[in-house]
Amino acid sequence: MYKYLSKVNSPKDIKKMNLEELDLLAKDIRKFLVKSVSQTGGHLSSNLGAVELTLALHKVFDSPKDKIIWDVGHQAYVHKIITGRKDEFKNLRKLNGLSGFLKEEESEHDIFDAGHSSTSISAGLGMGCARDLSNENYDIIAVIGDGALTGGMAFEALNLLGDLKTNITVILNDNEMSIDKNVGGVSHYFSDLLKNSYINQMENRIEKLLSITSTGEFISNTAYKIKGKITSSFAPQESELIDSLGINYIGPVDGHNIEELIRVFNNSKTKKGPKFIHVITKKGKGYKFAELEPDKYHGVSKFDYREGVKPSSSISISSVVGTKLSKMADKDNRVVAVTAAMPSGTGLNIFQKKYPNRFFDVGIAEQNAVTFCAGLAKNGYRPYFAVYSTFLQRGFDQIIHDVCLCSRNVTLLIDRAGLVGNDGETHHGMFDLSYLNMIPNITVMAPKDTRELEQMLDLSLKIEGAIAIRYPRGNSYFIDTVLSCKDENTNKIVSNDENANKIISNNESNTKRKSELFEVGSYEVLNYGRDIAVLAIGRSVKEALDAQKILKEEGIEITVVNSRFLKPIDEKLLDEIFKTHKTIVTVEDNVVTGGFGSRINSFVTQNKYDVDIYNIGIPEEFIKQGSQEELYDIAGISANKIAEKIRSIFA
Ligand SMILES: Cc1ncc(C[n+]2csc(CCOP(=O)(O)OP(=O)(O)O)c2C)c(N)n1
Repeated sequence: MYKYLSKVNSPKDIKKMNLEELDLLAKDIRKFLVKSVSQTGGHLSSNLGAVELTLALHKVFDSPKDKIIWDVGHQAYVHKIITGRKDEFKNLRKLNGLSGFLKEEESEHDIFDAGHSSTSISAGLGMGCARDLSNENYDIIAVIGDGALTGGMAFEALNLLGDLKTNITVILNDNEMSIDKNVGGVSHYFSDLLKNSYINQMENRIEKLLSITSTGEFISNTAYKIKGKITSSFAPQESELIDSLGINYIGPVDGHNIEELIRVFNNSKTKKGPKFIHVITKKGKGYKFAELEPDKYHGVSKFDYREGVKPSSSISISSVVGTKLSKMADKDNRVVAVTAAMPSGTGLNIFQKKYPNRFFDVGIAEQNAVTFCAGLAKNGYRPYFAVYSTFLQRGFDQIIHDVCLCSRNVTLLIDRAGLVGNDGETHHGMFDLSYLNMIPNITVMAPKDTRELEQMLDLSLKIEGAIAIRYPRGNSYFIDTVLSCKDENTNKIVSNDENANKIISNNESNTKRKSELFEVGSYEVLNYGRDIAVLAIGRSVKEALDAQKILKEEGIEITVVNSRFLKPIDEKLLDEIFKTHKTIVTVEDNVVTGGFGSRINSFVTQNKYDVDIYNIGIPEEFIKQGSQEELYDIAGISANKIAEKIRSIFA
């Protein structure tokens, strides 16, 4: 079926192929990518755009002796295919399967683990300096996208590279797209450079023609050939920006012309010192649906490749956030929204459509985003920075130094908190509760369900100072089990459990939970049980309630508390819980070290409560890829695993 791809088991096989064979191999690879990713899900359009670039790199350079470093790693599927891993694509991103990013432990050709953006030039430069200190001789190539180049770290590395004059090659894979349309002055600079080229104007006209004439899901072979003949090369340009850093700019180069790429790479090999090769590619190349909507095909779930990705009927938690924030902005013109290159992922594209002037995409620059928000807040606005938990790690110091130190009104909307699933260890949001726990001047909340998330957003406008709201990846969900209820006469929370004879008093939030906003720092008892009290936070509340049902069947009665705030904690309610229960279990979808459980432990110790306390959370280790369900179970924070733990404590 794949005549040329079937001949490729290692980069050596590429070296034997002539140009015509490489072109045909590229076609085979595109078909393989589309079919395979449509069955497993994964990153598609970035890989379709990097086919010829990858083939040319492996044709010219000698991997793994020469080091090809891929930034982020989401576009390295072709690299994986030709480095002996094509048969493993059926298990791409699955538990124990092929990683969707680079993994040193997976192959000697994966030179530097990645997943987060903008690290390749720093890594390559460090390796280059080490190579020179050891008097070794090989090439180092860092391949970075124009999106990843918006990250400050990439510029810090370029700045140093020009100074050190180390012999490494930076390849800019420029498709003018991050996940969504790329932003920023540097991106405009490079597209202007390209627009100056006459050939590019021709290219655009041909592209338009092709999109009219091509039918079906794959763009026709003849169409490719015509285009290849006309746009055989770009006119070389100079780049003041790159040259002024002391780095030799080469380009622009047509990133879909293998012959041209090979020629340029061979030529650059002969030159010593830092080089920057500007390669122009098209995201989604060769698969019509992805060419038309490259953002939609950046990361996909399983789909029918003949029909393309169909709109999802489910509502994601992120989109609820985008919609709610837009509604808040209707009423309060201080509300502004900020993303670091993830408008669609975080749901902020909804806000962007409605309030383009109050929406800011800062590029893949999370630390910049945090301090940018601090500036907006300083001048009276209420910025909401929606960001994946794992990427917010980049802004740690800025949260302390620019936001919390001066108690600025910045709200961090921490999406994808907890275990995210198939993206694996670089992407889990499992540290935020721990690092936010230790920072002064910040209110940290985690809702039990989507309704409570909206309430927290409402509450955020009533709170002064820094705020963080963390919520998981997935679809909107609601918890509707009001298991304990309020006694109207005594104004006390009583159990619905006839066996229980204890009363938790005056937990006001329970009475208000349906309609009104709860107080800052107030917890909520969702069920009362005589045996053990479980304090759960965020998504773990749902797991704890499911565990409660499992255990009830076995005759073990547990209290479940929705601990909405990491801080401030509900000291009053906790006091009652600790006086009425001897055994306490905390549950969180964060690393067990330093997070919610740890805060409760300190409270117990400081106040000398006579309770036994057990912490359930993600163990202090990196959790690999798999489905979210599999990983919650592996990490010991699923309902079943919580029930198992409680059973053993009870025994
Ligand atoms: C620090 C960080 N923030 C956000 C992301 C999410 N992300 C993954 S790929 C990507 C876009 C990368 O664009 P580019 O480098 O141009 O590569 P392309 O997909 O266009 O080939 C983003 C924002 C990330 N991986 N790391």
